[in-house]
Amino acid sequence: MMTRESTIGDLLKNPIGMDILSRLTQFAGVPARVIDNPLMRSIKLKRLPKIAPRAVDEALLDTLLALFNQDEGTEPARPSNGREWWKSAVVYQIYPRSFQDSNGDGVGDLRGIIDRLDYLQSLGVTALWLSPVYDSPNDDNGYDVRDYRKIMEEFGTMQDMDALLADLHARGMRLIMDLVVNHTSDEHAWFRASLADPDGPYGDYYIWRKGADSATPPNNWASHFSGPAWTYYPERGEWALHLFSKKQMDLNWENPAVRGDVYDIIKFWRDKGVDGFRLDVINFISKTTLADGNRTLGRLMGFFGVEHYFYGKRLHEFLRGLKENAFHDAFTIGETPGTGPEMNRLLTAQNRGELSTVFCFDHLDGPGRMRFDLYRYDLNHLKKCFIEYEGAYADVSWPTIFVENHDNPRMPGKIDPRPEYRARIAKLLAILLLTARGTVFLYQGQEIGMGNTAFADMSELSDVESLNRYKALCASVGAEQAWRRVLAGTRDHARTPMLWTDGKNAGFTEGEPWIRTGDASETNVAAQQADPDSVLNCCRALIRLRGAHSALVFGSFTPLNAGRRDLFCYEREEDGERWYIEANLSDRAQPRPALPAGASRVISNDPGGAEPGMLRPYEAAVYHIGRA
Ligand code: ISL
Ligand code: CA
Repeated sequence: MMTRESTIGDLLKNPIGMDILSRLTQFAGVPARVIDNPLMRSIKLKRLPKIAPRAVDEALLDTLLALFNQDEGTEPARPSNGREWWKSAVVYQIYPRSFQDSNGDGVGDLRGIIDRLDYLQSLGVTALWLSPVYDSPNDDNGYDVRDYRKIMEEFGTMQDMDALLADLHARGMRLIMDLVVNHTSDEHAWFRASLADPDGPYGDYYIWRKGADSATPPNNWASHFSGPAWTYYPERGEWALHLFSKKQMDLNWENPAVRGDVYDIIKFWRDKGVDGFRLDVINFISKTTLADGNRTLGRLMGFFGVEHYFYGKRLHEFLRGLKENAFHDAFTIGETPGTGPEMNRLLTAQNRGELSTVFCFDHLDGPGRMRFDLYRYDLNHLKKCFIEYEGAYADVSWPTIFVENHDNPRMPGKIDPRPEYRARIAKLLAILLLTARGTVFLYQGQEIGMGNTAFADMSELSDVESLNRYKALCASVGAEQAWRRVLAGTRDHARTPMLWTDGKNAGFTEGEPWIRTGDASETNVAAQQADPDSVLNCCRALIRLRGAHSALVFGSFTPLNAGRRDLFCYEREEDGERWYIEANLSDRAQPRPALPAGASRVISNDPGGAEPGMLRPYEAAVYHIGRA
């Protein structure tokens, strides 16, 4: 039990305390040693408001203490070593809108995906995750669901969906659906009913509050897509909460009828044979209170209010309910922005019966950085995070291993914008991902090293987050800075059409693509198929290698020379089968550490033959260790 008399040292032993502290120090760019030293450890929490009045006030201390004590006495997270199918899966994420158009309307669709299954199978991926394909008005490209049992018309029909699922299963591949149940579209029938009839069966399906008047929202929470998290509805004379866009209304999970309806939706898709679910912002479903967010914390984390819903009080309970009543043994990946490793252990330890695994985003941006900052990503940060994920931690909390998705710019250009390094870095990342201990996720286009797009101006962007943020930034930093930052972080970089050929619209569509197409002369699937040294063929070889050697999936993970900057070396071992991986994380050549005896090079990103004794810029390779 944490109290005001507890010390910072106690805090460092408390799971949520550790996560929050490390989150805050990472956001603030403060090195861990500033906090984790004997002097700091002895400070009592009650003194914090006096020592740092601008950072910690009494109210924040109360909020934090409640959080620290929240999981007291619950089932501890224990290790497990099952070999469930999803642990060795290589999952390929499809953003259906941008993958393949089959009917010339400029929008990707399910038939398009079916047409590309041979390609995906030959790549070797074992499961697909589809970003949402449900009926939606597309305010947030499908993350605003209007009907969970209907396919978006632009994407096709339920028959197409059934055909896709059958075809995948016939190929021994699995399907993971995106499930967005923190919020629904404001066009969902539940919301229409909730708005129309506060006393009716749906009146309490969303988070409605009065507020002082029609100009003052009930609290200071901010939407993740800019502006306040509340919209006033004169029809009800009330405000409704939306942590994302104005058209993505937060469901009221406190209402058991909401939870029951979500179970039914999951059952509907389970009955169709879907194998797993990726749960959108699932850690946001429980709102502990609707009190104002702390301002200091809000400024550090980017959004006011997060401390009331990142780790909501009833989160574990709701997740157990979902598993017991609906998911059962289906694979579940929680998308949990803002949780840290300790919370993630509680969420994913098998004995606790909540989630199979979570997406942890700690490695995606550098310390003290966020997506809209202009900076070069330092691979040493990836190394630090991967070492944390893949060691003993993975015994309890099997990690997800990824560097790209539909919410982030492409990684190679963020690491080094020089085009001559793009393919090499893409292969380096593939080597680190596909020899890692965890479930691997590749995002469409990553396997050919697709880059970010030189969008000309705002008129070429489509994402609601970018449009809103640009407007907000214009007001604070002016149009020029606003554009530079939005261009650095826009999610549209990841949402341009898949580059299949160097022909018309990169082979994506016969019509007019819904968003600007990138430069297919730089990279495309057709050219890479034919090139033995391509990123594509490197990925294919790595996936095949991983599939054939369980040591690369389940084997122990031992970092070597871990203290040496710009170098990432490790060994994987299982039942005497050993693999060695080396990577130069920098653009400078450096001496190669001695190879283990008996090591033979199997796959590398530098087929030109490395100089003996030297690692070339961004050089990376996988070695099999045979008998010496
Ligand atoms: O993009 C982000 C960080 O890289 C986050 O702010 C992101 O919005 C958050 O991770 C939640 O993302 C998910 O829910 C959103 C949706 O827009 C995203 O596409 C989805 O991945 C709301 O449903
Ligand atoms: Ca289409």
